[in-house]
Amino acid sequence: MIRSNEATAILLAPHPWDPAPWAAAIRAADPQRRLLIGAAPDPAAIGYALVWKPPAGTLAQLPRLRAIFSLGAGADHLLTDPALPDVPLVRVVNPDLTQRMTEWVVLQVLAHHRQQQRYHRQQAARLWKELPQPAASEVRVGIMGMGALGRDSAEVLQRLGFDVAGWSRRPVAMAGVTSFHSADQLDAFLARTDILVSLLPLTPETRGILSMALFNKLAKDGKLGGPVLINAGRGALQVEADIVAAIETGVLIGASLDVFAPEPLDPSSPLWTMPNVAITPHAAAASTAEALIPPLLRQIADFEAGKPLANLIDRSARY
Ligand code: NDP
Ligand code: OXD
Repeated sequence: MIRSNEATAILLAPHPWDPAPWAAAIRAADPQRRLLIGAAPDPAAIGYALVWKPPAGTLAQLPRLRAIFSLGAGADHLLTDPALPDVPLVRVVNPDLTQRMTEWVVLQVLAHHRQQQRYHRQQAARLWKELPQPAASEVRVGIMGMGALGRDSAEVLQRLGFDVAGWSRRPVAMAGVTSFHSADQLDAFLARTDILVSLLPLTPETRGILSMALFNKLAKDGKLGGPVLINAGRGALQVEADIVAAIETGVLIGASLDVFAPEPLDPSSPLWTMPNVAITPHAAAASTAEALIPPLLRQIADFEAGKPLANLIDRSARY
């Protein structure tokens, strides 16, 4: 139950995104709520901060802040703020965002499975040549990170007929999906994986995990002729030079990368032009104000009515 002396205004700081659609969605969903945008003139009025990548230290200036809402699924970029206030930190778990990610993952898996880049090259050369076509059931997809996003991709890929496994910190039970968990089972998971999909959060444990040492442990006997890497988690999960070397030496036969460290990907990176490498500009699953704001404001209303906040970041696990 909200008490009269509690701060209830919203600070909107979706930097570097355009605040306009977010502000419009907030005003439409809760016209009575006071909304402050960017550098707030009245910090003590702010109870809730809706943010993407605010400059470090911004949130520490809000003395009556009650909760921080990341406008995306990840919150790694907020956790790096040494002055991040010790209030609940909420992230996005939303069917619209999940659906967008699943679309991107399925698109990339199918593009590698059906050799789409080779067909594009053949088309450019006016070459009429059918390529080998293994069944989906003969292709082993391994998803690292079986959270809200990984589980949905796993379900759809499994329905398409792929042989799907997942790897997470703790066991995840899903019909038709083989579950591996913890560092102990990572090698067994990799050894049965032809297409590796990374949907991990960035934490001290996962930073740099997508390295040559890991690629060398992927299955070498698969129907695609070699393993493929797909990463939409975070750029700092991957060692970029190792991906380039792995493609050059055939350790990987292809990759689809949506995230980089740093972003944007440097124009001089060899990844831009490597065969069977697809690059997208951190666009796998966009956060949209229309989809995210109404449930987020309902969460705030429930919180003010005394209900607990959902989708909290566990600060000790860092995701
Ligand atoms: P969740 O927190 O729901 O899931 C994270 C998963 O990763 C869980 O299964 C978790 O295991 C697993 N995990 C975490 N640490 C480890 C570890 N050390 N070893 C093994 N498994 C681990 O996150 P979401 O699914 O919602 O999102 C995942 C990430 O996707 C986000 O953090 C973000 O970085 C990225 N993302 C990228 C977008 C883009 O457009 N490119 C858009 C949205 C998100 P457990 O189940 O045991 O907890
Ligand atoms: C997110 C992202 O974490 O878009 O939601 O990267």
